[in-house]
Amino acid sequence: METAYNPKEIEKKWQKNWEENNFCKIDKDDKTTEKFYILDMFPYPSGTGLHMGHTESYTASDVYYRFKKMQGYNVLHPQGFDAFGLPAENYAIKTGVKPAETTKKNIENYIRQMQSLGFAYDFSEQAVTSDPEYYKWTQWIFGEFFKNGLVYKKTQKTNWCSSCQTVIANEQVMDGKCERCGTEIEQRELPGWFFKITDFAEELIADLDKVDWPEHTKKNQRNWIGKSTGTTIKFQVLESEKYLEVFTTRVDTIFGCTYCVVAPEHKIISELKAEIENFSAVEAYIEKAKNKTELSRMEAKEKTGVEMKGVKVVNPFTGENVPMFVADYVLGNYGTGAVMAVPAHDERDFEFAKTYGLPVKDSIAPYLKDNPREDKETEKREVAVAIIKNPKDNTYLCLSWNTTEWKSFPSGGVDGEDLVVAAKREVMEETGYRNLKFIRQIGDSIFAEFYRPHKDSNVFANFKYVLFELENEEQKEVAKKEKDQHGFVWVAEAEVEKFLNVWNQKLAWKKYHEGDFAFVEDGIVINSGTFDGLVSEEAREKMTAWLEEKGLGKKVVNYRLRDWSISRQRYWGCPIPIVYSPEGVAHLVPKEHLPWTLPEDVDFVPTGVSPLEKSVELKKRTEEIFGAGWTAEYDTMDTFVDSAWYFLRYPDPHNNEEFCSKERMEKWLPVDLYIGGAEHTYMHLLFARFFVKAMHRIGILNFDEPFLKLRHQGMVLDKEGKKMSKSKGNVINPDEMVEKFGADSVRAYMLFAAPLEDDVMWNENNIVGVRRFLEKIWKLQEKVSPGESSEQVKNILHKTIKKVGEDIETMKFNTAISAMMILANELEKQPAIAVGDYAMFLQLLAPFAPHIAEELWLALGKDTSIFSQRWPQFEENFLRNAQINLAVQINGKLRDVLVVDAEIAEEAVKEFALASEKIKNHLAGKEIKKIIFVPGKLLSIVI
Ligand code: ANZ
Repeated sequence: METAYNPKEIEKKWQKNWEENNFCKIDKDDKTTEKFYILDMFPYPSGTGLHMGHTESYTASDVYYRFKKMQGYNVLHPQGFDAFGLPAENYAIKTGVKPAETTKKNIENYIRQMQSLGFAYDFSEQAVTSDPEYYKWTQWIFGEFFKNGLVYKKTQKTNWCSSCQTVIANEQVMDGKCERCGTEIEQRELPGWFFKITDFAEELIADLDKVDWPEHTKKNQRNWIGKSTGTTIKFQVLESEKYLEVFTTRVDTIFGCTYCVVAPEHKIISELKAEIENFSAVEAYIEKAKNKTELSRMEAKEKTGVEMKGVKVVNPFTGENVPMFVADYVLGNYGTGAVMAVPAHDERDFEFAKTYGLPVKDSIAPYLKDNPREDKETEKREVAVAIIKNPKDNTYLCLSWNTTEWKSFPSGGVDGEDLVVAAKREVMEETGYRNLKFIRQIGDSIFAEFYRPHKDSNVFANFKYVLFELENEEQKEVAKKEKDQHGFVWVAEAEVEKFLNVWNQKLAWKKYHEGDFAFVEDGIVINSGTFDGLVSEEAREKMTAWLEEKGLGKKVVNYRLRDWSISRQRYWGCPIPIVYSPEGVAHLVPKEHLPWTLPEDVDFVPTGVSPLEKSVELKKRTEEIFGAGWTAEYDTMDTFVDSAWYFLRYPDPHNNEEFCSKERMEKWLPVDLYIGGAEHTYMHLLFARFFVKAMHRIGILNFDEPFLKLRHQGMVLDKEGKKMSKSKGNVINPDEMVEKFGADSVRAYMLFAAPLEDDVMWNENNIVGVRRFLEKIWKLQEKVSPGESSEQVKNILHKTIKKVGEDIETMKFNTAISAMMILANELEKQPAIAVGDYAMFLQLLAPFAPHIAEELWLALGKDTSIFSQRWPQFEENFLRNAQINLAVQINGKLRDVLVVDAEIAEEAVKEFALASEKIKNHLAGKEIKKIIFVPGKLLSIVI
């Protein structure tokens, strides 16, 4: 069957075959096989179809799924659709086509596309969030939250877009304008439903330690939740019984407090109305602040405010009377809505004080070199660092090591000096080591490399280097190569931050003294009476204890996280299962009336009221069931509610009695591996964790984290490295690529182009290379013959089996593919390939390029799918490197023969040779002029 490789033909054929043979049907109740649950982030079925980002992450999960299946696991690898959402509704407003119809059509298109890429999903087991059989359970969960006090209604200020006629989320406000239509956002007081996610703030932070997620995602989620431990302090209002309570994380700075500020919403303002001499000015200011969004208040460059004349508060530590301001840079709903202002050590206060001519008083000094306390602080940092700043672009080179003792922080800079020379000097001065191999400059950044005498020596083994701000592809390329060659470790950015702290402190202090900035770092307490000399941390403890003793303050924990507002004045979402009695009391729609369906007789054109309000059917239904005068809730839920639990449905999607049976839940959940974009860190991934925690607390779930392991894919960029977008016209359509190159080439290229978590630059010229690789494998079948392969072929084959298996497991798909490319090249050189070896190669290829693998497998005369085979096992005895005799010559004369690894590197050979007694004798006292290495043969030393 020596025809040419024709993906079009074979791909269709195998996709049909898989479908007909129920390739991805699994027995979800099977009790004998170990389970694995791999999950993709399900797509929103948009009109434009699958985009390349989906294509990449779904390919990755499909490869992993097929691999696990071949390893003998019972794998759940489901797919579904996040089908509610605004685009379908907007389309309906424009065209009148109902969202349900558009959505159905789009879903069909998505399924067609996914199948054309060979993604193995069982679409008879899908979850579609707009399907009443699905949202019945969204509503049921809402009900459970309602019964357990985890959902409540309140009226609060929200972002209102007058052109879209709806509330929008904080994330959808850009520079005070609606992200979609650019209309200036207003603040409107609207009633809405909220989930009590804040009840779980502490667990949401703490339990991140339990899951295997990318560190940066965990860090970002922690920051978003924003735990801060601080102190509340009561400042007595002068000549009054009243107290102003402030929240601060920096009580250690309190001797530098020169005024206090309250938010415009603070109730103390009206309580002190009689005492405030300029109340009308204060009131006018409050009125102006009303329309501003929280974000614009926080980010405003120029701080505004009004002094409340005639009232003062007393600093409990100093007894000083300080003025009181109302200013909108202080928010009403964070902490206590009031702050003690310390302009010397807080940037916002510093700016405000400059504008209003308020005094700036130092109470913290940095840990400086001559300060004995510095030792104490620096001991805590286990590592020593040299940081070299590139003054041209403010990038830093950070050299760190952890085998040397801490000496002192290198304060030398590169002012005016040659960067490379400076870097070299820094490292040498600080370490005392002279073995620095070289430091060189690449572009505007610098790069360091160290001589490592021997891989087991720990003197330099722990050196790490970092190149910051790699600016262009060329630099990244060089950096990668260096890393691959030398195995140096890149210091993670988080770690670097720690190193930079000390450096920053010095810069910050300098800037502070130049009068430009507040000094916001921790340091040593000064000008603070008996607290002088304490380091910030100790001072905070002691001062808080002092306040607690006097009943004037206490230690508190605050979170930035806000309760989740879920009401939307939109149509195409899940109805909130609430009805109101004629008195206006909210009641849950009982389970027997679920799903509480979305009415169809609505007007899509927005009029400022929720579309559901105009439905005659909904009104009738409500009155029929609950009685005359009862009304339904007209808002629908945020679509993030739908996606906060979809993964709980997949194990049992047709269950009409429960969202998932107990048995299936215990068997399948939680999810073992989740693959999807990092852009979901703050919303979906947080909301899903909240849902699981809330359901766990209520007793519905027996686990409290949804996704044990999470990995992100990078972005797919165009060939110039730009983000793909419709407006730029650089969007690549997966359909076209499949048509042109075949699904197997598209799949393999997506994963070969870069490590999964890195961005992929889509370059059609390069996909051709992957296509050729598949063609090469196709042609190799001509060489297949009975018999055994050579020892050399066996060696490389078994090494590849080991590598591909390990690489898929750790999701290093790109290196797995390159290992297979090397194997293919090796096989191409052989006159004949043993049939068993070729078959094993096909099995390795199968997860990546399943269609061609099935076809070639069939051509070998096999009569079952390649995926019914077990993943091949490598044999240890083929992994060992062959040994060779390597000649060592001095000035052309043979002086020694070394028995070494066939693939030994030059450095190692030199090391061995120079350590040999025979060679040492010949070299004694002589200078080596040159060393030439001929791999696999000889080392020639010239003296
Ligand atoms: C005095 C101070 C001195 C502060 C200093 C900082 C540095 P996080 O970490 O985000 O919790 N703050 C407190 N409540 C606020 C509110 N409602 N609106 C705006 N700012 C508020 O920040 C806590 C710090 O933010 C608090 O500590 C307070 O300023 C300010 F050298 O108090 B600090």
